[in-house]
Amino acid sequence: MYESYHNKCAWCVVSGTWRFRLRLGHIPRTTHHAPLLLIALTLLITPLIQDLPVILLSEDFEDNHLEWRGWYDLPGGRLESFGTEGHAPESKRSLRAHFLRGDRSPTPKVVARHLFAESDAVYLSYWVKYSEDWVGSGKPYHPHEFHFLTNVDSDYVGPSHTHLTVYVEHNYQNGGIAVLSLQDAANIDRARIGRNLTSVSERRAVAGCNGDPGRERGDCFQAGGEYNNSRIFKSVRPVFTPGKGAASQNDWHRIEAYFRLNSIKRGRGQRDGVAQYWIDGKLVIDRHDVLFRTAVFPRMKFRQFMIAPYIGDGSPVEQSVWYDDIVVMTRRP
Ligand SMILES: [Ca+2]
Repeated sequence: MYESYHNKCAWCVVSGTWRFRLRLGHIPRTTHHAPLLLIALTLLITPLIQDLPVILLSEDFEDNHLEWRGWYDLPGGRLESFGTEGHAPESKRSLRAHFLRGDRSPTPKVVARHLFAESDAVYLSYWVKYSEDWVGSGKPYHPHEFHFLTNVDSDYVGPSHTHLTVYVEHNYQNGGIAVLSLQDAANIDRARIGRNLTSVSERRAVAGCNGDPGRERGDCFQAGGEYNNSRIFKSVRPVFTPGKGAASQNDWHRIEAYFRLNSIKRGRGQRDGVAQYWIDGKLVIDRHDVLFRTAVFPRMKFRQFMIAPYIGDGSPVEQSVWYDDIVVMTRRP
C-alpha cells in the first residue's frame, strides 16, 4: 500500500543565466520496488550530472566584501582597488589593477584566492578591459593575471613554486598575445637538471628542466637560487590591439579558458590534457595533448583560484586593467 507521494529536488545546477531542476516526483515511499527504482534512476541520472557544468565560484565585484564570499589572502584583509564601471550596463563596479611605473604588484595591491570543490577540470570566464596606454610588461613574459592551483599544494602556497600551477594571461607584443601556461617547479629533480627523464621516471617535472613531452620545449631557468620551469601555449597573433575598433584593448572583452588534467594509465601520465582559450567566443588556443602531471599525482585535482596581477621586472609605465564577472565552472556551459 502506498502511503504518500513526494516531489523531491534530487539535484539542482544553477548558472548565471539558467536554472535546471530535476524532480524525482511521485516516488512511492513504501514499496518493495523502491530500491530498484532508485538504482535505475541513479544509473540514468549520474551520467547526466557528470556532463553538466557546475559553478564553482562567481564574483561581480559590486561591493568591497569579497571575504564574505570566501575570498582570502586579501592584502590587509580586504581588497580596495575597484573601478567605477563594469562590463555589463547594470554593473557599477569592477576590479581594477593599477600599476605605477616600476610596480611589480598593482597599487593598491591586488591579490585574492578562493578555494572550490575539487575538480579535474576547470573553466574560467571573465571580462577584461585594458587602459589605452597598456603595454604590459614590455618583456616576452608576464604580466601574470589568473592562476589555478591544486589539492597537492597548500592554501597559501606561492604560485610560482608548486606541484602544478596553470596560468591565464596576456603578454603584450604590440597587442595582447593570449597565454596559457603551466609550471611545476616543486617536481623538478634537481640532481638531473637538463636530462631527459620522460621515459625514465615519473618522478620528474613536466614543464621543463627534466625533459619535455614530444617536441615541445619547456623553459628551465634559475630564479632566487632555485630552478624553475614553464611550458607556454600562445596565440599566433595579438587577440586585442591598441586603438579603436572591435579588437580595441580599451573595450571590454570576454575571455574563456578551460583546463582538464591529463589521465594516468599503466602507471604513466598520458598526453591527453586539455588547454583552451577563447576571446569573445572565438577559439584561439586549442590543445588536447597536454601533460600536466605524471603518475606520481593520481589524485591531483584543481581546488584553488587566484587573482594576482604581477610584473616581475616592474611595470614599464603607469597603466591599468579592469576585470569583471569572473565565473569558474567545471566545464564550458
Ligand atoms: Ca561588476
